[in-house]
Amino acid sequence: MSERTLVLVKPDGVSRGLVGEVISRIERKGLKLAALELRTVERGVAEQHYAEHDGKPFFNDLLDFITSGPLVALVVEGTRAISAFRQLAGGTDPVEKATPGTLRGDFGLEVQYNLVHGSDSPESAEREIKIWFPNL
Ligand code: DAT
Ligand code: MG
Repeated sequence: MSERTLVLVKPDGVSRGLVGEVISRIERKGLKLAALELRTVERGVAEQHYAEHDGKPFFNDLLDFITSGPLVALVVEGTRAISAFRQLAGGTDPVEKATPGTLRGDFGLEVQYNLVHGSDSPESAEREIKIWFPNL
């Protein structure tokens, strides 16, 4: 069954020139791009996006980082797109949890600068797509 997921190439991925790498891996996996936009977000959008982490010790740094420069937001579509992209991304910690061969495992070194975001469930995907692409 086809589904949609919200993907971000975070500001570290954009500044390091890894947008093409991320999109290339998405496409080679067989997933399709349904929307794509380069933008710098205001804190309010970032707060909504990361609402589940409100109150955690890293929350403020996370918002500072995600609003620090342009990012690329995408809607990615295909069979099991949510899990498929999480698999391409690798675990949250690029060293401890992401194996080589994944985006974070290949290009990341620190938890905060882990290059990409991908929705973690159908409910998150629906909620996040509404935040980033309300007209989709
Ligand atoms: P994921 O992005 O793999 O879904 P998450 O939803 O648990 O991970 O956390 C969101 C982001 O917050 C994560 O990509 C990086 C940051 N983060 C998570 N845990 C952290 C920690 N212990 N220290 C610093 N940043 C953290
Ligand atoms: Mg998450």
